[in-house]
Amino acid sequence: MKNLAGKKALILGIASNRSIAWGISESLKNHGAELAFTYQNEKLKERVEKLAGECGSDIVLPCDVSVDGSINQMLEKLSGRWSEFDILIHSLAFAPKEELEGNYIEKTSKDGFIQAHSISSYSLLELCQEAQPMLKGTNPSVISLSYLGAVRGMPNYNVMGVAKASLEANVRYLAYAMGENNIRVNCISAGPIKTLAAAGISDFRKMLDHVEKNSPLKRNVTIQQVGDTASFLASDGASGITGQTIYVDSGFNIIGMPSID
Ligand code: NAD
Ligand code: 0WE
Repeated sequence: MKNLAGKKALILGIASNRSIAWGISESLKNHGAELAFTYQNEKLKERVEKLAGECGSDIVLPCDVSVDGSINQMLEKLSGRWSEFDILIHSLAFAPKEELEGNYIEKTSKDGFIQAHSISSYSLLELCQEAQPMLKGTNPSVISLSYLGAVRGMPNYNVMGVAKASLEANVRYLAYAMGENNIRVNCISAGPIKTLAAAGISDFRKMLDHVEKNSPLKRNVTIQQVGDTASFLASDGASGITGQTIYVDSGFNIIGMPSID
């Protein structure tokens, strides 16, 4: 059970108690890990501090990955508390809201494209570049979050799909590059979940209903299920796994035809 005892995890991407990063935090904590957190802006600070407290953590640091030097400054502060750590969770993404609706050709701007790729994919590289010297446990593990839109055409996901394709390739190249230091890098491709990032996305409810109706398991996934998969990937039990995209989606990605009733 406590297979993460003695391991330390840094978690980026909590915005609320519905965040996938929160499901991951609770699972890592339950498996015995010690946690540290970051928040994107002052608006989120108190909320993240409260959730950190629930996990027995008082390490809560600012980090906006779109601001030059922010990752470096955050890790500099973290090194005052932890000289090394074992687990790095990257659970963040952004594209301009207006580009996540409508026709990809018509809606995608150069700025939006660059922003989506910078925040959702490049930030993982920068984080790994800066954190690598501190990732020193027995089996260090880096985990990011992706979505099926990386590898399939889908309505409305648009530039985020292209950025997630970049993220998944980024995971493979980072796995290659960090392998010589025994650091594993993987991502979890989660099914749709009602988080803040899903709020205001048109037809999100219909997407949840579609997965419930058509996935092999006939249900949606929870942040707890994603969290438990992250705990496995972070554990010594996954020491042979790197560069992978693991689907936690009730099997939705394998279907070739929806059920006909
Ligand atoms: P969320 O809104 O709870 O989390 C998104 C996080 O990204 C927030 O904490 C936000 O502060 C952070 N973020 C955005 N821009 C940032 C920046 N510049 N610097 C630092 N942090 C920034 O939503 P979520 O659904 O938990 O999203 C987490 C990850 O899961 C994302 O990568 C998302 O693409 C992925 N994902 C979500 C779903 C879903 O349906 N919710 C499905 C598959 C994958
Ligand atoms: O990765 C995501 C969403 C990421 C996201 C969400 C927002 C909303 C607020 C990125 N940028 C923003 N920008 C904002 O201003 N998901 C996997 C959830 C999601 O988003 C969709 C989906 C699904 C699923 C958008 C369109 C279609 C499907």
